[in-house]
Amino acid sequence: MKSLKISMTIILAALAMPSAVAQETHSHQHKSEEAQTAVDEMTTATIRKLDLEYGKITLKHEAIKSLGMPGMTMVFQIEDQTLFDGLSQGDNVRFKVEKKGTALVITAIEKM
Ligand SMILES: [Cu+2]
Repeated sequence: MKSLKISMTIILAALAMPSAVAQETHSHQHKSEEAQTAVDEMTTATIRKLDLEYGKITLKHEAIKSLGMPGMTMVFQIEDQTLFDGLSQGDNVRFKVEKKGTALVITAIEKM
């Protein structure tokens, strides 16, 4: 029972993080605060490749409910590089993705 309580705390802390990160990013705010549509829903994944220079990340992700996408390995665009500080290939992460035009952009990501 105790372990359940601890993991719930971790999850809550994780959910609180994206907004904290967003507040810290300086003038770089594009339109991050547009309609907070899908509730902060994170998807777990493993980083297969991280290419900051070209603004791309390859993730092997679980199903993304908000997009109706099954689990797969695919490339996402990186809009805010500061989100990826300290992350590297092979890390297990939780992330949030939004559709912007035709691109799928990661708006939050954190190590598990
Ligand atoms: Cu996918």
